[in-house]
Amino acid sequence: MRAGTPAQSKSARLRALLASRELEFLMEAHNGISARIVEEAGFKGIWASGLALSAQFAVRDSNEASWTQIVDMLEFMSDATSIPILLDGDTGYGDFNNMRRLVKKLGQRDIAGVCIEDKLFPKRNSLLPDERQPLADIAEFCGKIKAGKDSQSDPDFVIVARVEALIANRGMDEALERAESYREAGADAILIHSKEPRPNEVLTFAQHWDRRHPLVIVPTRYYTTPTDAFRKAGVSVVIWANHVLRSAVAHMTAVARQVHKDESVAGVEDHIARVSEIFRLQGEEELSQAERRYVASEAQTHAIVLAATRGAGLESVTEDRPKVMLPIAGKPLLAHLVDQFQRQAIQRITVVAGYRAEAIDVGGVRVLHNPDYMRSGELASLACARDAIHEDVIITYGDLLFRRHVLRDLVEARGDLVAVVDSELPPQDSRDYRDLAYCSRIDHPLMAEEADLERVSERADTLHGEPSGRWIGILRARGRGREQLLVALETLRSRRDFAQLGMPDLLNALIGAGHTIKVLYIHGHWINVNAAEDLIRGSDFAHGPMSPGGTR
Ligand code: SPV
Ligand code: MG
Repeated sequence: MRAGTPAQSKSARLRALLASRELEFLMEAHNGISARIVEEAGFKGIWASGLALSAQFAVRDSNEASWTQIVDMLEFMSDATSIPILLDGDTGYGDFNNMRRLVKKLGQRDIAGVCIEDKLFPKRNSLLPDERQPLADIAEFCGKIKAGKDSQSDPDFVIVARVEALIANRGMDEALERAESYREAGADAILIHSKEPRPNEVLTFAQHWDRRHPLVIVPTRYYTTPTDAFRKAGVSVVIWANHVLRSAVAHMTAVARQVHKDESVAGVEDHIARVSEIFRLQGEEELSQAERRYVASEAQTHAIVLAATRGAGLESVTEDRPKVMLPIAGKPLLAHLVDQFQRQAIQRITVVAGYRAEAIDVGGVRVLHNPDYMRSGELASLACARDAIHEDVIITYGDLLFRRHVLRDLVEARGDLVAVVDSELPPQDSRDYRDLAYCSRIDHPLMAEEADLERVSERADTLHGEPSGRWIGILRARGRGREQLLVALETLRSRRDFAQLGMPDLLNALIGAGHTIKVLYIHGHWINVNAAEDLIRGSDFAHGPMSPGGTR
């Protein structure tokens, strides 16, 4: 989503937008969260609108908010985003000297550029209905531009000079004269503003201007103009100057009124952002990850990936590699799994390999070998990784792809033993109807009620009634749960059929020994790779944000 390479400064990226041969766009934002929303929407740059910034403080766009209050807000906006911000700096908040200090302070806060307008401090908004818009003297304004340019520390810092002659009814000739003077004074672009309901003025200006220097416009009043007309006229950048603020005001007004009328929030719940979306926009996940990294915990979480099989049904593509090394969306299946662990700050990852173990070359993992993989099953592989069953361990099948939240929720789940169960069941005739989970409670759509695993079964089990879902192949064990798991594994090991046993046998043995396995319900958002067509499905899944249910 970034314009330019990450190595470029934000100023360089704003400069590139102005120089681009394409028509580019800046979208208004007025605080940290709106700036982040604008970036996530795909915009390459932000217009920190004076109107919107003052309005969110509920003060007038007449320099009632101090310039330091504006710059403080800009710091939040800049911290929240990676795209360049162009500040609507009004008149520069004073004379040339105030402008110098402003440019210095903006550079320190990584603001890419500033737009100043040739009016007098304190300015008034250009769209106000009356016409009191005194203009600055041309020479004085040119001095301000030069002072700004001489004060920038980043050579790419952008100063846009905004011509208000049309707003002040001074005519096209004066507008062009001013623009040319500002260009000669060193402005990096000219913003020509108009409050006419049609674009005639700006299009005429653009025609005379003839692409002499980057041209910026603000089609708030002439909003019905097809964007292509601006493209054809040689405009460089269009600023959508206040639409995020106005949408927020419209929505906030409607919601506040409805809640007041209803004396309840139930009627608005479906029309407002979820609390989890607010957390996401605030970057909660990053903090959780950092906590896991920096806050001393009793035990680090380890991961064990069971990856010994070639993969029945995948023989044609597994001649030279095990199933976990099959490419999905450009990288091995195992690398996706490792990425997921690392995102949760789980760095100690042990892979139990078997078939074509030498082909496993994913970084960041320790590879162990189950020499008897041809004749043995999952528990034999797990036994090979006995020394990796640490205080806190997540054991998983190697052929899974799942969304990030699955592991995040598991890491945050309480319980000594926790199994991930998908409550979306596949159709009865599914080819892959296995690892059915029978739980003490089914997944409740409204309430997060605790459930325990009661049995995992290969096939529908009339004794236990309807299955509650499918165990997806992920188990977490820690503390007491880890001790219980080790004892259960040892007990099963003494069975003569141990080589044939799989993970469900271990889960059932734990339950049979009276231990509690908590259920973490999920609803789809995972798949496992079992057959050739799963490779394509896996690719779609890895590329897409959402997924169909699992197939195991
Ligand atoms: C702003 O967004 O604050 C602007 C554009 O300066 S306008 O409101 O049209 O003057
Ligand atoms: Mg403004």
